[in-house]
Amino acid sequence: MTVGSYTISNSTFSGNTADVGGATATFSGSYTISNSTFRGNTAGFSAGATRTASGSYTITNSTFSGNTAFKSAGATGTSGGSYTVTNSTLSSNTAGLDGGAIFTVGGQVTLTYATLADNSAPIGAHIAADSLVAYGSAIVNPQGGGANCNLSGSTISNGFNYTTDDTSCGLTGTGDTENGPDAQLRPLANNGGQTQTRLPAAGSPLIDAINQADCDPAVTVDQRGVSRPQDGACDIGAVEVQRVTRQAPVLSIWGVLFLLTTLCGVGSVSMRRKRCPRADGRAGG
Ligand SMILES: [Ca+2]
Repeated sequence: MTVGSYTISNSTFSGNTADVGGATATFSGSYTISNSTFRGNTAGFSAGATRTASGSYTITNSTFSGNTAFKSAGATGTSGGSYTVTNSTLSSNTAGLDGGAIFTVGGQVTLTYATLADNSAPIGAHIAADSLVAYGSAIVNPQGGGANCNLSGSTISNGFNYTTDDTSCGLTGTGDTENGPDAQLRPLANNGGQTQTRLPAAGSPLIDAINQADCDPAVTVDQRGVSRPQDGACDIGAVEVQRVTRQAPVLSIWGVLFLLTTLCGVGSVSMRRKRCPRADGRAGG
């Protein structure tokens, strides 16, 4: 569809095709997208999922994955807009030339708890823009030959970002890690919530990387709606990992008898034998 300003929530756009803006396109105005999925859309020229103009664009609690543009903006972009991306995942989008996930000439990209992973382009594998503002975001595994970021302007880091492979995003604030080891993100999957996400595996450097005092007080849940922080510290990226709580095993009656018999066998010297049951369940003698 082609529209001016618009709001999309609780929606999925999958497998759409157009020359410009595989799923949606606006040539004036802005958009707000929340709790939505753009998956596998294709643009014959630019903007694999959503074509934008020079307005302000807000993406919250949403996932863009597997969208493709022949030239620019694998997921969203094209001309000078500013993007605010919060609690969202942009994964495995592809542009043939520049901006594997987001492309905006002269525009600014603001990331808060965003995960950009495995996007692909020869120039700016994840982002091609003027400037970048980032907090608590993962920009990892650039594909297609481009660096993570291709920025014509400056970067403002609000801290606690994580990149692999290079230092092209210019993130040098408190708690930032550039060119770090593998972030250990699992494949895109249903991990709860309305949209698919990429869960950091156990041992991922993204987990608990942000001290509780440095968590963003304005963002109290993750992309799925899980409370931040978990385990006393916030995680970098769109997902806050929940520790798995293990329940104590429940023994059957045969299990209890086996345990008592074993204990009695081992401890027969100190235990009075008549209190030990026999293996067949009858009272011991
Ligand atoms: Ca945590």
